[in-house]
Amino acid sequence: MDIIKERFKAKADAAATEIKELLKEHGSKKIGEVSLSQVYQGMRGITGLVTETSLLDAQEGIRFRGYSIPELQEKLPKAKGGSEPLPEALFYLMLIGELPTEDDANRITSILQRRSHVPNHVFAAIDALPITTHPMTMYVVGVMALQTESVFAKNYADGLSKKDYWESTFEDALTLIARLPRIAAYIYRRKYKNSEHIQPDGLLDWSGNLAHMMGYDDESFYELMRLYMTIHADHEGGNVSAHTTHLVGSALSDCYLSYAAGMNGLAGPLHGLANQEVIKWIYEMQKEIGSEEPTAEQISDYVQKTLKSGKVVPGYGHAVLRKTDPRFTAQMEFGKKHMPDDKLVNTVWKIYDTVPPILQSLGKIKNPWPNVDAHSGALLVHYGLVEYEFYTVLFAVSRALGVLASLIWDRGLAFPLERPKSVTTQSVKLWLEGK
Ligand code: FCX
Repeated sequence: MDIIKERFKAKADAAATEIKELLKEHGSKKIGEVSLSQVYQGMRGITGLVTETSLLDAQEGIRFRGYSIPELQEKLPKAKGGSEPLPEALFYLMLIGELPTEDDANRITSILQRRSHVPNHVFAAIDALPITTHPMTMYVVGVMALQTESVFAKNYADGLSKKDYWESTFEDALTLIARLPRIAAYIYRRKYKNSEHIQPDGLLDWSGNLAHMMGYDDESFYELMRLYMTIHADHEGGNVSAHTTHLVGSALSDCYLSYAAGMNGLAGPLHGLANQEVIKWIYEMQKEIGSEEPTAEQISDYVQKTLKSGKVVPGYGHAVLRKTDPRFTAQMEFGKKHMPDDKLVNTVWKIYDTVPPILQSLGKIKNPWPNVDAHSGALLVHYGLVEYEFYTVLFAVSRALGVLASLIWDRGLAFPLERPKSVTTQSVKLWLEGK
């Protein structure tokens, strides 16, 4: 057995024993109360899930296995000559719960390189879609076509024992992660670059190879991809993409089925699609104003107009966070280092100065601060990646690391089918009447 798989198994067995003890002693303790409003309002604030890979604090933002983004930038292994973390190293951290050595990170990189071959029928499935199809639809179709390769589905059909579920899931997760950059790059080149595809470079790391296959062979773009793939990887368990992957996985749907379901959720404008919406919104504002560099006053007027027309300001607000998203800050730092004079990036920063007080003054928005999506598109545009409809696909490739590490844990801990109780308003009324 591969050493990483062995390490995971040892960690998962120890955790399962610990959880068993914990539940034996404390299983009947109340972890929270549920109000009627929470039931009707998106279950905000209800604790109802276990996700081991990361934890979100409303004030401080995300921590992956206890490490903040700046700490990850300092402590995780890097590519040769690079200064951003390797997302493969973050995957190891989320999976094993300990910082990887350089050797550990290299081991994951090399597993991913070896498993990266995508069978032809996947490309054929993507090619069958009209060129006008949204890239996220092509992406999910590609992932679904790849489901033919599921070891879990095959082994289950052959009579897999419960105690071995985790191992097939582990194999599927790594194979799927290995193949996603090729699928994403294929969609990009098909839709925007005349189907002139670029073969993978067997020596590059996971994100470097994605950049290369998309046609961006610039060392600082490789660095951006490494940072991008790291910060988008996970955001604890309750967000739509993570929760969906977990929920569908709880029916013992394999990694391909579960991840594809989660990515359909990521494709929604209130979740991952917000990154394309931000750039679209800025372009529309620039067009209306007739300038690439809107003033604070012009931005303020445009925000008011957006709100008056009943739309949200994309990239702002969050269901859990109550401060500026550290993922926004990490991208701002990258911008300051690599492109301090870029006009679009400077506009993003000016929007950051202008928007929060306006949203705050409305009195109803719980978080007026920017989230991850407010910044990511402008950095991509700087390098020439202007096709904003594609941005959510990049988010999706990254999100695979977190949701699939979590799915391996779900099987490692033998989590059961998820099935919360629902009510009807009629039943609520009867309950209120004491019936
Ligand atoms: N612009 C305008 N109105 C906003 C807003 C924004 N950016 N953010 C919240 N609101 C509104 C809500 O629409 C809601 O209005 P309503 O009472 O009239 O229905 C009210 O403020 C209260 O919402 P709130 O409790 O603060 O926020 P929610 O938890 O319901 O929603 C999201 C959180 C993220 C969905 C919301 O802030 C939003 O729509 N933001 C814009 C889209 C976006 O950037 N999404 C990406 C989020 C994230 F980072 C990711 O998943 O990628």
